[in-house]
Amino acid sequence: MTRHATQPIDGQKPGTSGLRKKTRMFMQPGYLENFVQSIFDGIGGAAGKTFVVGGDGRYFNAEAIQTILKMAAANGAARVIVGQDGLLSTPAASHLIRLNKTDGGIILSASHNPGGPDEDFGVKFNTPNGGPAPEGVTNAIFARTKEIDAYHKLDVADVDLGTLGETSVGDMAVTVVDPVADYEALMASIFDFGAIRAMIAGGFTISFDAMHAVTGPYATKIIEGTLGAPAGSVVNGTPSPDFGGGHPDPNPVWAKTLMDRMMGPNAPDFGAASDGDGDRNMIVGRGCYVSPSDSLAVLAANATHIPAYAKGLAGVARSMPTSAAADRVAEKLGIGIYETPTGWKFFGNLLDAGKVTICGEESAGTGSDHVREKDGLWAVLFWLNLLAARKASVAEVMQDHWATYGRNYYTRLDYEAVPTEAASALMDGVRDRLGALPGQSFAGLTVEKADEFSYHDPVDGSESHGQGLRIWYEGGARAVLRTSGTGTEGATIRCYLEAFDGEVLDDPTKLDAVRAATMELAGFQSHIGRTEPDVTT
Ligand code: VG1
Ligand code: CO
Repeated sequence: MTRHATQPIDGQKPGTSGLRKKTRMFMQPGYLENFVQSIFDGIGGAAGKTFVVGGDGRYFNAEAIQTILKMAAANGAARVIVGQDGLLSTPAASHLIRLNKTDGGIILSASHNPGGPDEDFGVKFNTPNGGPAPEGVTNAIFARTKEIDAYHKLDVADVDLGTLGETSVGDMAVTVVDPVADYEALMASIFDFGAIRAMIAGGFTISFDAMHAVTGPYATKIIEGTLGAPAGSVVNGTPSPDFGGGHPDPNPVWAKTLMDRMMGPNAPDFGAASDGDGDRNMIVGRGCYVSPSDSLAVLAANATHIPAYAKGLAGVARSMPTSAAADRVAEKLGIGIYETPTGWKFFGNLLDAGKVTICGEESAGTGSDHVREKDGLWAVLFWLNLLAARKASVAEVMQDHWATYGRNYYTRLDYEAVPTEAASALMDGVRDRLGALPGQSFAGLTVEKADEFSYHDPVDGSESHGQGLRIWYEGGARAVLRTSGTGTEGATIRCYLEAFDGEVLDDPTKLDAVRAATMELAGFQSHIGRTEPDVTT
């Protein structure tokens, strides 16, 4: 029997990037099955279709993939392409969806969230363009979770995902592919591997921290293999189900070992890290951390050094909370700049329509039209290619960039596991006063304007409201407040701060005033009992 009666389960609403919950919740009988069946139902059925399936290797990845394969087969899918051992980085999955012209894919990951039985798990559907499902599709999936009464699953033995090649589940074909091969070929078609190889052969040193996550095999094969970096250039390169007990989030806090090394006396020339599912990146030169917002601007400004972008960019897009550093580059280049809500799904239409070539977010995500996800290793290879082409260090590139465009000082403060009511009270308190704020002063800064960000998609005309509270202060500083859509415990408040300076390019106090003003304006102390964040990036 393949039909299993079930009942709707509350709370299966996809967030910024798919459905993310505690792993144990996903392991409850029917939880994963309900959501996967709702995906198939929400896209008009799976019969005769082809999908890509893979995940970041975290705890429950292997079991979840077996369930999805048996469900796809019972729903009549024709074929599933799956990464060997169930592994696929998010950008590699996006590429396989596009390369094989499939009907979409299911990616298993909670990205930068820790993994393990007591940590996080996630499931995301990507559409045939390779990108995360847009809100129209996720709304249809969510609607289905509220009325589902049955799911379909074959009662057969697990399929062997360790052996490359063709196999099957019931009548459905299963193709087990090398997770790295097609992705590497794509990277080789974008970048000047010869120039990077020559730079490395000339003594340029790299430390890539894969954080025990999915980019390990990719970075080892490409950086140590093809590009010839010595063994040991990739550290923490073997994926583990709990990411070595760590937090696979590539930022100065969670990648502290790498940061300390890069700021120390024997630092390599270049450091980088990636997250759980391989779509984020951190770039750090010897003694020089590159903020993700700046990285986006630098990639845009230097794109013509890269073979695939030698003819220039169609345009650049950034998420709203990302700094305006990229805007300055786009303005100088005379190309379009687009501001979207947080989450990669909003870039898809702009990329598909050819309006933009490069996109980025302040949360360490950058990517281009080569896939429809952000891509950590792509960003690393981009930096390596541009350093090879310019024969410059990371610090020299940054100094030159700020001297040309000025500097958008930037920081993000995260307040995690805040009781939901307290977080709502803080946000509502600001939202209710948006109209009254202009002209008022907080800690010595006067508000110039304030609003709540709504997005009008210029390609399909869809509207997305409630995408973050924005406050601009006199003098050009900006604060943004929003709550996270990827957390699994209470609420996470994100406070994004930015201030521009065209003259002084090294002022560590630049953001102090906007920070103090925003703490006071929003009442962090009175609502959540603290002004100190859990994580500062
Ligand atoms: C966060 C980031 C956002 C990113 C999203 C998914 O979302 O802020 O920029 O697109 O994670 O990234 P939120 O709603 O928690 O702020 V990943 O690497 O977790 O797929
Ligand atoms: Co990620």
